[in-house]
Amino acid sequence: MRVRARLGEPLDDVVDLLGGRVRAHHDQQFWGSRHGHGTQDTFGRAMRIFSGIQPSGDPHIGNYSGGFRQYAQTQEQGEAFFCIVDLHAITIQHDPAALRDGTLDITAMLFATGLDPDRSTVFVQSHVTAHAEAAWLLSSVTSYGQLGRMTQFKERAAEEEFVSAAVFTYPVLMAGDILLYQTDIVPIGDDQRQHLELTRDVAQRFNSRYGETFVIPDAVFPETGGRVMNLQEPAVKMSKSRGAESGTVLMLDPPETVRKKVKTAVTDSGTDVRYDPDEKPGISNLIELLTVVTGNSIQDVEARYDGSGYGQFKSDVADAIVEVLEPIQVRYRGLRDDPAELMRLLTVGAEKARAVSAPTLAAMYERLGFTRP
Ligand code: AQP
Repeated sequence: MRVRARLGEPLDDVVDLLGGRVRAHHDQQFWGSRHGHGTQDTFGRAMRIFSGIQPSGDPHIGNYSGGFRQYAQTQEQGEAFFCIVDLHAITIQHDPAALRDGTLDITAMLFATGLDPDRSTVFVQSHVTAHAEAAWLLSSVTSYGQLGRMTQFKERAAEEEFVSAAVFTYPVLMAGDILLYQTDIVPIGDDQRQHLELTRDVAQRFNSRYGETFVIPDAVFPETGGRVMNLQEPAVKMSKSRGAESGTVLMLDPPETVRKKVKTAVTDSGTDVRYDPDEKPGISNLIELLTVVTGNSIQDVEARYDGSGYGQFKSDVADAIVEVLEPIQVRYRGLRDDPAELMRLLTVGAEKARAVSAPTLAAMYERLGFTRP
């Protein structure tokens, strides 16, 4: 596509330049129902969905709640891109062999949890070089001060002996990941809220300095389970890389391990199954987990276990998690046993992602005044 829009040209021309993807900003009214099948805007453009997941560490039930299940749901709503963000995985010291394996592991898990390769574009970040280029260009409109205020950076900086520059700058890479696809919605967990805000700020600053270029994306969080906590440390988010292993329910944990982890989950000394994250963080976390895997509301769970004590409740939470994980694990093993097929799907995904991101990257260069061959 020939780049011809110039700074200050009418929005229509820029819309044309980006293949009809730009709209001025996030305007909930602009779209029809965001929950319908194949949602389109008033001009008939499909809604764009983008999210990313790191291929480092073992995926857990928190990733299922804020990530996988939301991906499978949102792919129904428009044109979806799901990115295995391997460039993000090197922000902390890592094992190259684990990264290699982890990339195919997470690919298999994305399909096992319901992504349809005919519907969604699943690809690896480093296969699409536009991501690294976009990050550099966007770093010029990202404030050093705002990056320093990112909670995840501050936590890492306090914990790690060696704090890489990449830990500091990776939210800019994340902004590029999202903005390159003219993304409308980003299904994420609560821990990514601050990074999404930064993405929006970066996009707005670029748009106002250089002309409308990016859609301003909206985050989508699950109604419950947006921040699943470690079962042993209810004040700490369940994570691939941190927190007690015995409090992290992995997607590939066998049933007996799930049962043991849930049974030994930290709770308070009371007996009532009541949702109160401040007073009863452990029980509230388990209530949320039960809503995630059953689809029931918090009120349903409270009513069901009114007066029944923690024993039966914990046992039912474990059973419900096992029931969701077992079929995923069967599908996962089938998919993971065929690495050639996974690579084929990733190759197809990368080709599509390259084609879709290229016009945005070209527009960014053009807007910033770079001469292009
Ligand atoms: N505990 C969680 N509850 C709900 N959603 C979560 N997500 C992560 N943890 C929870 C969401 O899962 C998606 C992928 O996130 P990720 O790849 O960053 O996973 P992670 O477990 O957070 O991995 P790390 O390596 O441990 O990273 P840090 O140190 O950043 O936490 C995202 O949508 C995320 O919100």
